[in-house]
Amino acid sequence: MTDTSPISTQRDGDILIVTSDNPPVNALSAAVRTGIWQALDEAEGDDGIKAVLLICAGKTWFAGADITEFTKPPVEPLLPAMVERMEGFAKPIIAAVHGTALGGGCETALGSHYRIAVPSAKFGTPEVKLGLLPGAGGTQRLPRLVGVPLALEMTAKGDPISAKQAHEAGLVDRLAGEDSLKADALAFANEVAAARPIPRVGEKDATADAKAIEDFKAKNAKRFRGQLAPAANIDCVEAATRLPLAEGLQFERDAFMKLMFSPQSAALRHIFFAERKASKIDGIAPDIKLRKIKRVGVIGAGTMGGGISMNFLSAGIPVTIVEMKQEALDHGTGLIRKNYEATAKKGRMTEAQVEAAMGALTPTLKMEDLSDCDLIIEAVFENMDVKKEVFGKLDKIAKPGAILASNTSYLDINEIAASTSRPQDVLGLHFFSPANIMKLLEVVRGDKTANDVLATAMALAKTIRKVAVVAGVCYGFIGNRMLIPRQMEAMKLLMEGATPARVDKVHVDFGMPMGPFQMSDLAGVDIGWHRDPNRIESIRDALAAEGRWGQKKGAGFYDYDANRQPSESPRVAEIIEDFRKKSGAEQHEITDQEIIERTLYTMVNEGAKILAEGKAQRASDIDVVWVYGYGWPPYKGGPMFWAGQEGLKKIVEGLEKNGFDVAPLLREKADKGETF
Ligand code: 3H9
Repeated sequence: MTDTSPISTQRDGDILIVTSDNPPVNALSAAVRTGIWQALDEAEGDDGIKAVLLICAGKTWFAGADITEFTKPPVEPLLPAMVERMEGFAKPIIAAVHGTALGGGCETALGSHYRIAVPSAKFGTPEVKLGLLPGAGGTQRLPRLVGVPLALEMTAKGDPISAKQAHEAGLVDRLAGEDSLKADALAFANEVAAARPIPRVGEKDATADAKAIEDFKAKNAKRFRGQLAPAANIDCVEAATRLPLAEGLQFERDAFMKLMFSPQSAALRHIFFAERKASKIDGIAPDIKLRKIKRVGVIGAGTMGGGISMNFLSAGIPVTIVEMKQEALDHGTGLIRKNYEATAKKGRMTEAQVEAAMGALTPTLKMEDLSDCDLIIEAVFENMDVKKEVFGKLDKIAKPGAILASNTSYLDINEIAASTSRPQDVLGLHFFSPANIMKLLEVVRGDKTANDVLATAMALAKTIRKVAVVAGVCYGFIGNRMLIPRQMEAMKLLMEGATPARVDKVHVDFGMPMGPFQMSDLAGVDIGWHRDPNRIESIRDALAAEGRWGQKKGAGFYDYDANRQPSESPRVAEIIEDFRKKSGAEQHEITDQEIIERTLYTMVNEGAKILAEGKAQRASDIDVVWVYGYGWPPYKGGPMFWAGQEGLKKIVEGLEKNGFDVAPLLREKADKGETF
C-alpha cells in the first residue's frame, strides 16, 4: 500500500486490522479496492495472521461502489472479484460496521464471514434507486442469507433496514456497543479466528419461494410501473433460488451491465448528483457563518401554515403559530395534532413523540409574540397588498437579524422585501402542498437577500429533510413558471379535439403520477377563480361556476365516486363542446406525440429561458424541482436531462412544428449538439 492509499493495516496480536479512510462516505473506489486486495495479500502471506478485521474510519462503513467511476473505464480489481476473493479467503474476515452499509458496502459485508455492527448502523441495497441492482453478488447472497421475501424488499425497493432488523434476519451476527465497535469487533475476531468451517454465505442454498415472488410482484406493480430496475432485481433474486452461486453471479452480472447502460440508470444517477449539487450556492463560500434558528414563527394556521409548522416541530424546533381568529387557530392546531396522531397510528411515531411535537407548538393571536423568533414564515392569503401589510408589521416586531420569509408561490419577493426596512433579511421559502410531506423547497433569493440568510435557509432545509433549490425572483419561480405553458397548452388541446382523459393518459404513460387535469382536480379548479359565476370566459370558469371545483366537490374535469375514483364526465364533454363551437377552434386528429410536444417540450423551452435569465443556478436544479415538487419520474431525470436524452434538435423541431418561439439558449445548444 502507498502512503496515499485510503487503506491502512495494523496488527493486533493475531488479527490484521484493515482500516478504510476514504471520506466522505468510504465509497469503494479503485484505490479502496486495490488497498483491500493488497491487505488480503498481506494476510495471506503471513502465517501469524489468523483473521482479518475490516473496519472504516469516518462517519460510515462503505456506502457503496464509487458512483463517479461508473462513467469511466473499469479499473481492476473490480468489486465483484474483490467480494468473491473475500468470501473464498482461507482466514476468517470480520466486517465491523457503523453508519450505512449500502450497495457495494452491504455486499462487502456479505462477502465477509462474520458481521458485527453498532445498533445505529443501517444495511441496504439502494442500487435500484440508481436504476441498478447490487452487482457484486448482493442479489445472490442476500436471498441465501436472509430469505427471498426480505431480499426482494431490500433489492427491488432499495430501502435500508436497521442493524436490529439485520441482526434478527441473520445478516448481522452480533451487535456491538454503540461506542465500542473496534474493541468488540476485535474480541469477536479473536473468538472466531480458529473456528472452522468458515461460514460462507455463497455456500448456502436459497429456498425457492415462487409464491413470495409472485405476491411481491403483484403488490408492487403500481409502484414499479415504467421502471426497468425493480424487475431486474426481482429476476436476479429469483435466479438465486434456482442457480448455483457461480451461475447466479453471472446472471446478475449480465443484468447489471444491461441496466448500467440504460437511459433510466443514467437519469437516476443524474438526479442523485443533481440533488446534492442543488444545495451548493454559486458564489457563496460553503463555510459561511450561518444564523442560528432556535425558534420559528409561522403566520397563518391554514393547511399550508400547519404543514410548514410540522416540518420544524418534527425536527425538534419550537414553533409559534399566529392566526387572526381563535376559531381558525384552534382548527389549525387541531389539524396538526390530527396529522401527527394519524402518523402515530401507522406506527411511524410514538405517542410521546406526538406530545413532544405538540408541546413545542405555541399558538397565539398576537403577532407581537413572534418577537423572539429567529425565522418567521408568512403563509397568508396570496395577495400582494396583504403580504406587504404583514411584512410591514413584522418589520416592527421581529428581532434584529431574524429571517423573514414568504411562502408565496408566484409573487415578487423584491416588492415584499421593500415593505420592510431590512430587505437583506427577506427571502422566499416556497413549500409545496402538503408541506409536511412534499420534499421540495424553493428558496427564493431576492435582489437584496444577504448571503448568510440564503445559506442559513439552505442548511435549515436539510435539517427539516427537504431538498432545497435556489430560485431567482420571477413569476412562479422555477416550478410554477414552467407549469404555466404546460397547463395553457393542455387547455388548448381540449379546444382542438382532445379530452382531459386523453391528455392525462399521455402524461401518466410518460411516468407522471397524474396529468394536468387530474392535477387541477386535486389542487382545486377554483384556485385563482375570479368568483363571479356570471363571468364565464374559459372552460375552467364554466366548471368553477357550476361548483365543479375538483375532487373536494366530487366533480371537476372528472366525476368522482364516493371513493374518489374518477370517470369521464358527460357534462364536462358538453362544456368543452360548447367552448369549441363558440371559439371556432379548428379540430384535428391529435397524436400522443403532439401532446408531448405541446405540453412537455414547452416546459423545456421555459426551462431554457429560466436558465438564460439566471433564475435557476443550473439545469440540474430545474430537474430537481420537477422530480421532488411535481412528480416528474426520476428515471427520466427531470425535464432538462430528459430533453438531452430526447435530443435538443428534436425538441426544437417539435416546438417549431407547433408554432412556438424557441428559447435562444435551447436553439444555441441544439445547434451545437449539446445538452443542458
Ligand atoms: C453500488 O454500490 C453498485 C454495486 O452494487 C455494484 C458494483 C459492481 N459514490 O448524500 P450526502 C458523495 S451503487 C460516490 O450529502 P449524507 C455525495 O455525492 C452505490 N460519491 O451525505 C456527496 O458528495 P459532495 C450504492 C458518493 O450524509 C457526499 O458523498 N450506494 C457516494 O446525507 C456526501 O453525500 C448508494 O446508492 C457514492 N456511492 O448521506 C448510496 N455516496 O459532498 C448513496 C455519496 O461532493 N449514498 N457520495 O456533494 C447515500 O445514500 C448517501 O450519500 C449516504 C450519506 C446515506 C451514504
